[in-house]
Amino acid sequence: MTTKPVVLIVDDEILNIEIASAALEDGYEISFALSGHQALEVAQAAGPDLILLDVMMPGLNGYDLCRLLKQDPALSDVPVIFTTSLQTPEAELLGLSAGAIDYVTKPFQPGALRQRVGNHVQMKRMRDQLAGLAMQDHLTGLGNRRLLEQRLQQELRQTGRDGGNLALILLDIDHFKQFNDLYGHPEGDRCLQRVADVLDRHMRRGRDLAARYGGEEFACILNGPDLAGGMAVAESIRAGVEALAIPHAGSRVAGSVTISLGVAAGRPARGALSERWLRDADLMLYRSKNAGRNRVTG
Ligand code: GH3
Ligand code: MG
Ligand code: MG
Ligand code: MG
Repeated sequence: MTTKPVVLIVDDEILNIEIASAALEDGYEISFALSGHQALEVAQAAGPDLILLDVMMPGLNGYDLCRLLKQDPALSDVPVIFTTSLQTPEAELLGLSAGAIDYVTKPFQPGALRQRVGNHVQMKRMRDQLAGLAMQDHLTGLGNRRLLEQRLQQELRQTGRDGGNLALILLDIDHFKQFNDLYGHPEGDRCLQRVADVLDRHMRRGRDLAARYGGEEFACILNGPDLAGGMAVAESIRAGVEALAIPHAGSRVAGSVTISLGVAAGRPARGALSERWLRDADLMLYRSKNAGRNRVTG
């Protein structure tokens, strides 16, 4: 079931809000604000799909509000349509250069307004969908390397500032080339998906992230655990993959598919770099490989 798009109508006159919401009929969930400042609060709380914005309002006017919305990372993607009685070319130019996607003069034709809103909401949804796909690994449904690197840098900054620990786990399937050679590439793909599911089950907190880092290499970012905690989760992932008992006759470790893991964890230093954390976790992973595979090092 798809939810109705949320349209925020901002106007200092309640009658104008009623007219605009009537034009949108019942295809949308309507929220509204009677001033620019109220609109900022409502927009942050409601997360609208589109904003219909009046220009002339006491206090914060529509142009200034639009510029503020476009500076807010959480709201800058939300399309803004001005609905105003200002008819001059200068006013229209000001509105569009403030970041609005469209400019409609009052009184408007209700059918045309509904159509414009529909078109822009649809484009916004497609943009959101594309942005999601650009960060996702299509085989496993996990995040991809781009998302992992972006989120790791973000988490290092945030955790470094707010305090607390972060754990980064890197893992790699043992003798996976052999697995492909023996069982074929499609079976290899299924194996990758099942390993990904084990990782996914270990993501417990809202901001934890599991990603496919490369071909048969995965990574997890965990919020909270210190090194011992991170290694405990890694060990549970290792055991979870072993418990899948996917036959692997070509493995020199066991008769089934296994993984090797490396953990970097602790309280991020000020200005900590994601490259450095990845390098540390990778070094631990390398040690797990050298020590005989199917193990955790941290
Ligand atoms: P090690 O235990 O040292 O990690 O050995 P390995 O054989 O796993 O490592 P190597 O890097 O030599 O081989 C990785 C293999 O992963 C080779 C490649 O065919 C396979 N692989 C990478 N991406 C995919 C994929 O998307 N699907 C499948 N089926 N196989 C993949
Ligand atoms: Mg007004
Ligand atoms: Mg590898
Ligand atoms: Mg491997």
